[in-house]
Amino acid sequence: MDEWEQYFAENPAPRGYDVSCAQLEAFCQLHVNRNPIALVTSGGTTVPFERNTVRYVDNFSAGTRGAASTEYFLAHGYAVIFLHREKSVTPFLRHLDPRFLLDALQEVPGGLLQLSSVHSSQRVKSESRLLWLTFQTLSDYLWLLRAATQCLQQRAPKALLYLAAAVSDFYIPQDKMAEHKIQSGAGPLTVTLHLVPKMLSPLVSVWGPELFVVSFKLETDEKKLIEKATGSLRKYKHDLVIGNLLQTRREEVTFVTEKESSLLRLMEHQKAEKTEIEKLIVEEVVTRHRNFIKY
Ligand code: PAZ
Repeated sequence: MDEWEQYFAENPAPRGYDVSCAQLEAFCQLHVNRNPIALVTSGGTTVPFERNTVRYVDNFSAGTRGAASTEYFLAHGYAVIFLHREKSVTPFLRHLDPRFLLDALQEVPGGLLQLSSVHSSQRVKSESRLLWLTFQTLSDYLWLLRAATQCLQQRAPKALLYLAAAVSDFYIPQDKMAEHKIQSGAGPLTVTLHLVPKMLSPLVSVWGPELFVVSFKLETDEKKLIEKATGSLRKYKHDLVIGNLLQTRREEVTFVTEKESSLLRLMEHQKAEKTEIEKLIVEEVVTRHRNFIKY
């Protein structure tokens, strides 16, 4: 058994998994001959310490990139499966400032409150082209990622995968995980995190070999970024790696393919106009995906 198969054998599917699979199936069937389909992954995965989880390891990702990109894909006519971390940033709602939320609500018959039409029109129009799926832990994420990839491969094999989630490289295997809350009475805690099998490998070669796969590579050391992005592309043989640095990810990214590597950077006037880098990233990805669909 491969390491990744072992991982799925040892880590149970998330609650509601069958319902998510049915939703994926219905969504893909509905859109396959109508709209291009994109799977956007977004936000960070958690790694629990205990099975009855009180504590977990998390990462920095708020899900801004995935949520913003989803809006731009919808604007380009895509149907989007938005696989995101619970309570992370979400498309459209991210524009609402909680301090002014009450201004965006209007009363409707029955004493209920709903978003006023100004705020909801774009959302409502896009709603039928948007499927929301959530994860919390690394394991939830991997189960749903595999299900979505396999469903797209079967129903819409030219679909786009846009993997912007920040996925943990480390985890605690089920048989090493405490059942109940770890007690501090036992003294300082030493935890060994094990390596997660590299899932891009089966994703590209087994689950979705015909899909257009775009992954993101995050680094903090500028000197390592291109080398690591190129290494990932050579190893997994997918279509595009978008490299970004933690410190500058809102202003610039580098597109790395087998043939070239090109910098995409917001210009001064775009920054002044508050253009989001995701708008430029999605424009470029859509162009490449359209070319891919033609052949
Ligand atoms: O979620 P966010 O907008 O704060 O950050 C986006 C990002 C940096 C997580 C994303 O662009 C990315 O690089 N994802 C892949 C991370 C990785 O190398 O696993």
